[in-house]
Amino acid sequence: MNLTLSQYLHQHTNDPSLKELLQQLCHTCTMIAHAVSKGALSGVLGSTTHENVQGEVQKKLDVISNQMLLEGLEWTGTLSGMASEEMDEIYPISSSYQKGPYLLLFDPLDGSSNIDVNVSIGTIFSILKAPHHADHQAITEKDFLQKGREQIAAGYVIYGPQTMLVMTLGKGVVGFTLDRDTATWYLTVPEFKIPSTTKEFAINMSNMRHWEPNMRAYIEDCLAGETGPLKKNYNMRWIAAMVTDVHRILNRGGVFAYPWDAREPGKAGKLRLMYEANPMSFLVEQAGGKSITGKENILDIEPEKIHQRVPVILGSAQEVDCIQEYLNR
Ligand code: AFP
Repeated sequence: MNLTLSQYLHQHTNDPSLKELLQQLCHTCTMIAHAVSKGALSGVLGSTTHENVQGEVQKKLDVISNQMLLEGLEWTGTLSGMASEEMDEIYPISSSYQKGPYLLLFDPLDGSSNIDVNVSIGTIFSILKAPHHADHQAITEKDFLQKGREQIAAGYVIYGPQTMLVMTLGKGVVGFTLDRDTATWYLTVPEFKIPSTTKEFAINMSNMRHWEPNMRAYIEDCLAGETGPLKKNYNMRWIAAMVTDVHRILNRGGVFAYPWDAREPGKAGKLRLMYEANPMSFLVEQAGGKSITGKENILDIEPEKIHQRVPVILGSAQEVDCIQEYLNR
């Protein structure tokens, strides 16, 4: 019989706060999964009239999932604060609740342009230590600005044909499948290992004219196939939900790139460091892959802002090295 999430956590961490936090987080995600699956039947599809701090119009389910995570976790006594793609400011735990030793960052519903068209989406999370928890100091944005390498745990829940949790506690990557009948998570993938080579890339090709010439050169050489310099026939996938593209890469390899582009030169990239790039990079490295900006390893970036953006290139180790070589030219 497969291990349940509770049994797995019991065996792999002796920190009661971390266990409780992950269990409540996943419990909340079962409720998000339920809301997502109801779709038009519960009136949750479509957009709100608000924009988030990124200037993106929020979908109703973005707002609902964000609220579910705040309410599902603020009372647990495991957190000192939370931060989300959907909130301008950090969310310190109010004085009505006990504070705990961790900070949680999340993208409540990644890939929200997929919601209304019934394509897979997900919740991404990153867990950090709350630096001043023991001193009872008020939590500030600065406390969240820790390198990706400092993450205690990270992962995502993907709402697809199956609802799955993919997570790392810093020693490999495991996957659980939700049994919707009993609301129980069962360990179904004891170890994700990303193959080091690949013939598959994921990138939004419509942005090609905006990329740096060396990034364009790499993709042009992929398109040239077997007779080109890379001597391989490549396949392409782009789901427009990082969760789903990374899930495919964890399962069968590949590279995913949202590189720097010239449309808004002031913005380093589209993806957000703290609650997209860092947790995904932690998973990818723990599964044997690599994750870079083109200049440095993502997990080594010293963050400056909670909503900071970065270029992201991640996946099969040898192919990421190959892209890095192109970018160094
Ligand atoms: P949303 O959550 O705002 O839909 O953004 C999704 C995302 O951040 C990431 O999950 C995708 O890989 C990427 O954006 C898709 O971006 P394009 O729509 O520009 O292809």
